[in-house]
Amino acid sequence: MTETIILHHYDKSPYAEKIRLMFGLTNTPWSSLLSPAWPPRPNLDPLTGGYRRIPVAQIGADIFCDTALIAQEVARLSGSAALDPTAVEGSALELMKQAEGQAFFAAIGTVPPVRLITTMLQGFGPIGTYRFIKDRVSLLKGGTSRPPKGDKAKLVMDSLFYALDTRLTEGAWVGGDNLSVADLSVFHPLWLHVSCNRKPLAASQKIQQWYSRVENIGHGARSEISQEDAFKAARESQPRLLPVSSSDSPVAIGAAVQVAPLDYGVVPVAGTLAAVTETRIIVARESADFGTLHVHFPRAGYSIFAK
Ligand SMILES: N[C@@H](CCC(=O)N[C@@H](CS)C(=O)NCC(=O)O)C(=O)O
Repeated sequence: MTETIILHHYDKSPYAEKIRLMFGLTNTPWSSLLSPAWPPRPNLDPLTGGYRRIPVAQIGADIFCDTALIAQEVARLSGSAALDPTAVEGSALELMKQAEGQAFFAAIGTVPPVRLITTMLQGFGPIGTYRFIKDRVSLLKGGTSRPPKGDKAKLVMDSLFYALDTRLTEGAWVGGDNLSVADLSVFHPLWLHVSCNRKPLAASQKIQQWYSRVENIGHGARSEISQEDAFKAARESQPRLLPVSSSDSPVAIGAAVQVAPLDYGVVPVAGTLAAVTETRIIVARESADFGTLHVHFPRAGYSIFAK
């Protein structure tokens, strides 16, 4: 493998944990560049143009936003088709959507408030906790996500546990006999819950055993990289060849556009529309520091507007 993948992340990020486990599972060597847990992110904002979520992956001058796309890149680099989310179907796909939709927020909503605050104070200190909460309240503004709270959050988690237990009755893994991206997508909200609650998962034995198997995959060969080296990789590389665009692009290729998530963290990235495929949007950004960068977004869950 000649391409080096850099993961911009922070250790407590559950979506990043999903990707770190992919590296461990596939023995893919990876470079880690730690980001702050809330913006501004000086190591990252100049590369993405302001995408405000974590994690982001970088291969040279190509920048990948959202784990749906990062997983595809890891699947490609490692030759592990089971890590490509577009390969998941049926009940495994349903469970994956459930886990990364309402259950992601319910995983936090079901932690007793005092416990949650204590976890944040331990991790960030008093001023950091204040900043973190303020940031996360603003994260939801303008988006479609409505996190469940109280009894509703508990119902969401119970329903996830029920569906997961059912899947694990039919096979060792969410998708059947083999581990796939579906396991990691269901795992990371539960990992978030466990990290915030600081107690073992209260779930059936089958779920607990599955949880331990996934947790024990580990992160593989991680090496830390400096911001300077990540920027150098962007500056000294050319973006890779663009895919052929599909005919149903909502905006003409070459137009000035803004791309933003629909659900939360609705901060637009501006650039020139370089390509649109069935599953991907690629925006070209020019800057004096890096030359041309291509920023990739999934098509599902993101909007493109002509500027
Ligand atoms: N759909 C996105 C969701 C990513 C996400 O929600 N990440 C969380 C951290 S795990 C986040 O960005 N929170 C706000 C922040 O870190 O600024 C993905 O799959 O990458």
